[in-house]
Amino acid sequence: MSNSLPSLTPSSNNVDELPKARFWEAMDICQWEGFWFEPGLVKPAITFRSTFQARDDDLLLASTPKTGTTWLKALSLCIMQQNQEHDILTMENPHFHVPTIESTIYSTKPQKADLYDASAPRLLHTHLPHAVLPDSIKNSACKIVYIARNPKDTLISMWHFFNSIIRPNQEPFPLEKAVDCFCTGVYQYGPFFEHVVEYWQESQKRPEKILFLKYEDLKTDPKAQISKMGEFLGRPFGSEAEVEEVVERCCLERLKNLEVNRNGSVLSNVPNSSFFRKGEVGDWKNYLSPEMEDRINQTSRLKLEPFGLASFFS
Ligand code: PAP
Repeated sequence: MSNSLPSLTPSSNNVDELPKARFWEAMDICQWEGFWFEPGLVKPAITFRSTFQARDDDLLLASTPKTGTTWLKALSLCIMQQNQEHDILTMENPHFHVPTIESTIYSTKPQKADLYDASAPRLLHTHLPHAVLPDSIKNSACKIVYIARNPKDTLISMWHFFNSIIRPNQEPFPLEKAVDCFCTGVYQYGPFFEHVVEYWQESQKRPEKILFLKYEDLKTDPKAQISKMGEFLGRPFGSEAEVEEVVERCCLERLKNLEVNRNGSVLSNVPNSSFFRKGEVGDWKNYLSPEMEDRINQTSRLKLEPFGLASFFS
């Protein structure tokens, strides 16, 4: 079996010409560069790819949705701001402090950092796949931290999130069909597997450039993972107590109960509270039938085994 991803014919930059589909019978999506997006995200992604000038001290966080993005943003903020008395997480939701580049068009407030102003220090995030990142990111010394999560928990997290956002007054989208969409990759930001593989392969080639984290490892041993992040980002911790403070500040229960996260929204029609749910490893067991589990396991094996990643996510 080949252990490289198939190369794709480049997509048109004209959104009207892109292949279209319906996502969970609720919204239109289009396929750009092998991944599915709501049409409004494609132009910002194209602009980002063609105009963004990375600086060597930029830090880019990356993830496919529902794999721990909010947690990663909170942790990175704390690590980069070590030793500061005030707690930035009490002031705004992590998605305000660390904007998701292609989604900033839906921001409800002006962003602090101008993405295209090279003088601003930047901590940024993207859900975009590695292949479409600007060359200046790939070729500069700027670092990337990627977070991945077990596909079954990712799907269940996504099912809860998108049901509340895109189908607010409707029945939840049937889970069986959501499993189908997940496995075929035809959903907002899909496919999951190719996204993970792209960043994984890059992290293997350039470990000094890309740190590949797993949500489950962060849950099992947050101190070890957070120390690793500190080292990677050039902000090593001076003591275990400092690491523990970051663990505490960023824990789900605390963030969920902060005033800034219980109310308001950084992105229009997305309440800040919707980013915090259970945060449990294995929550999929409460939802997936044996047939659905089997379907995802088979797809995981097919997509991840050639890259030595299948057992990683079982
Ligand atoms: P996004 O990609 O839309 O930003 P993202 O933050 O990646 O979402 O995913 C949300 C998941 O992370 C939720 O998982 P669940 O649905 O299985 O519960 C959410 O609860 C979890 N999460 C958010 N913040 C934290 C945190 N501080 N610690 C652990 N898990 C968290």
